[in-house]
Amino acid sequence: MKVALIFGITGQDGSTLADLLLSKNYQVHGVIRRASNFNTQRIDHIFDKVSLHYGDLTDAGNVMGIIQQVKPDEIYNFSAQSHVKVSCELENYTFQVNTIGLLNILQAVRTLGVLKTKVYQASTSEMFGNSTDGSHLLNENSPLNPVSPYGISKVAAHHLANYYRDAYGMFVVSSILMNHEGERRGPTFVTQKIANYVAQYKRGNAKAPLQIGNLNAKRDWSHAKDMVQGIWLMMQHDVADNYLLASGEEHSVREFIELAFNEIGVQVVWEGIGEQEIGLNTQTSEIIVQVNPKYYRPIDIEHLIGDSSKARKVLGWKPTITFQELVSLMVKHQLLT
Ligand code: NAP
Ligand code: F7E
Repeated sequence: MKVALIFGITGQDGSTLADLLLSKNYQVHGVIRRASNFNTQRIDHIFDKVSLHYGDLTDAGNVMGIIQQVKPDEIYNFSAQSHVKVSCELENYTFQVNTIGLLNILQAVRTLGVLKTKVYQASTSEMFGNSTDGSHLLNENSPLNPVSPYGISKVAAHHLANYYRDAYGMFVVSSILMNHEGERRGPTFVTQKIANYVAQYKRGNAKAPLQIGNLNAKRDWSHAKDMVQGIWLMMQHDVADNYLLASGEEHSVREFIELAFNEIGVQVVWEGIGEQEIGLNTQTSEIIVQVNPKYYRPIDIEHLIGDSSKARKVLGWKPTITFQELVSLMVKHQLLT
């Protein structure tokens, strides 16, 4: 029985991977943070099947102690301050968790001499910044031009992963993940915010129009279940390497809103430009979407679209859930909750 240790098990990806590993008969350990209220909603259904350890990635001694105790075959690092806009306000903390946090894991594995333990790092398409105008696909070799503290912290972590692999021969895998979402997505990311609003609107509970930032930003959106399948495959490969996972399609925030409202039979028509732009319910002329500059970022990434041909060829990975299915799943889930 393989033993896995998941940092970030309470998050979207960590909890989704825990489900996958349990289905493959792993012994699963996870690290959770002490919080003033319950923070295990995403793993409540498997609470009795996983071993949980209190910890924090910024506490090097704690990280070392957990690794020493668990002796994992595979470590998955999903822990992060993962919100891009929040990283513009919490800069130092974002680096402590996203960069130094990974260093704490790598140093622990090296110091403990458990060099056969495989380490996975969740890198991100935010590392590319505005490297593409959408006319070409980003891949593992594309230039890294991050435009947020989050992206910069992840570039440093990505290089640390490369360094520990090259310098010490450790099995360290870094995946460059394009955006991925799903029923467990955090409520402040744009997709879940929209899905949640649409469900409230359908129930007649929406008190004001949906407040939204950059409507024209385009992202390469997949489902988290497809991503964790690719992540597991790269950790099973004989050679540690970096892989980019993507759907290969880009869609705008605007398209996401239109499709999400279509799920409840509402068509959106747009009027105005920039900060004055609004979305109207075509049937009732009611304003249902309103641009609010509060949600703009100092610098936003306008396009993200990836080429995952390396992962498709070497790992036999491919996404199974389309963009349209993703939107539908998320809205349906919000309608049930
Ligand atoms: P998420 O839902 O925000 O989960 C983040 C996890 O990290 C949570 O379990 C959180 O714990 C934990 N965490 C935060 N600070 C920590 C700390 N100081 N010590 C220990 N744990 C800490 O993120 P996600 O969407 O699942 O993403 C997983 C990883 O993939 C992240 O590293 C993210 O940066 C990266 N990534 C995500 C995407 C995406 O589109 N989802 C794309 C590219 C890369 P709490 O539950 O207690 O807050
Ligand atoms: O924004 C725009 C926003 O916050 C997507 C993280 O998982 O993926 C995620 O980061 C786009 C941006 O995700 C709102 O400006 C408009 O252009 O859902 P998001 P993100 O910033 O792409 C990457 C790959 C990660 O690695 C991160 O961990 O949507 N947008 N209006 C908005 N975004 C939010 N959050 N809220 C709005 O109201």
